[in-house]
Amino acid sequence: MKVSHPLHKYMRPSAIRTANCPGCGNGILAQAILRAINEEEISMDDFVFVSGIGCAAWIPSPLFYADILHTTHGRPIAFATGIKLAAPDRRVMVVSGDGDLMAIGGNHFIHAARRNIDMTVICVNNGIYGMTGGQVAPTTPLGLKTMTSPYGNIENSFDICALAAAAGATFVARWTVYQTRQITRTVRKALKRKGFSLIEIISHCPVQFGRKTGMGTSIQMFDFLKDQSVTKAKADKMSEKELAGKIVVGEQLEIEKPILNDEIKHQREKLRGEPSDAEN
Ligand SMILES: Cc1ncc(C[n+]2csc(CCOP(=O)(O)OP(=O)(O)O)c2C)c(N)n1
Ligand code: SF4
Ligand SMILES: [Mg+2]
Repeated sequence: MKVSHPLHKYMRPSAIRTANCPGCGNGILAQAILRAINEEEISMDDFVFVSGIGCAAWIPSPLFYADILHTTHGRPIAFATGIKLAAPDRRVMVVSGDGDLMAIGGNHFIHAARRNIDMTVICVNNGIYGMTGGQVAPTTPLGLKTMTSPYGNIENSFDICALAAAAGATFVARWTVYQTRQITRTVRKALKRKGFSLIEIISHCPVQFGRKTGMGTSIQMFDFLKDQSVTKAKADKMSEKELAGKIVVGEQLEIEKPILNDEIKHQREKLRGEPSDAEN
């Protein structure tokens, strides 16, 4: 009997394999994203997926059966910006790693958020540079031993959601790969709205992060994500001390602001002397 997975139709037939290691959290996220697209009944032809370089960048590429730009390290948002401006009718989704989007690509990230460009950015935060051997990243927790911080990380780390909100993102959420159904719900919500949406997904990297930090196997790391997760509603009632080391999960921000594509359209219409939608 031939068994077929309901999400197979979203996967490129020649690529129903992943570049990610067995036990990596990235596979869970790939499935959660495809479930959201399936439940929203959106055609893959509507999308352009964009990724940079790193393990997380292999989530959409080449697996998703859609147009994909697998770009250079740190530059997926720059490419995504170009796509959205040139082809405003396409849905643009960036899926990439914490190093890619927050270190080398940090400047692109904050300015796309500020401009409120209509795109969904899914940042996979495994707290490390996974693909290149487990170097310290701007998301590595203070004190953690990595390949390039053998005595413990001496740098403070970014709060990606707080950074996104401060930079101007209009939808901000965080889940771990343990909350797979919640990821799907949040991605569905992001797909239904316009503007710059940032979804941070805390994922586990058993091969680099787990090995170096002694956090154990994939299952142990998965359990850790479950145990450390606290919903935003609960976290709001907890003290700073109680929150130490916890991962605050949930949707954190949803606001309306002018969207860059709309502003360009209105300005063009104004310059041509045509009434804009806003004035009608
Ligand atoms: C300009 C440039 N600098 C550095 C690299 C090497 N490099 C490739 S991926 C990567 C980090 C990947 O980390 P992250 O984005 O967090 O993805 P992960 O592998 O953890 O999913 C680095 C430093 C590169 N390819 N190009
Ligand atoms: S190195 Fe880590 S992040 Fe990269 S695929 Fe393997 S387990 Fe996943
Ligand atoms: Mg990483």
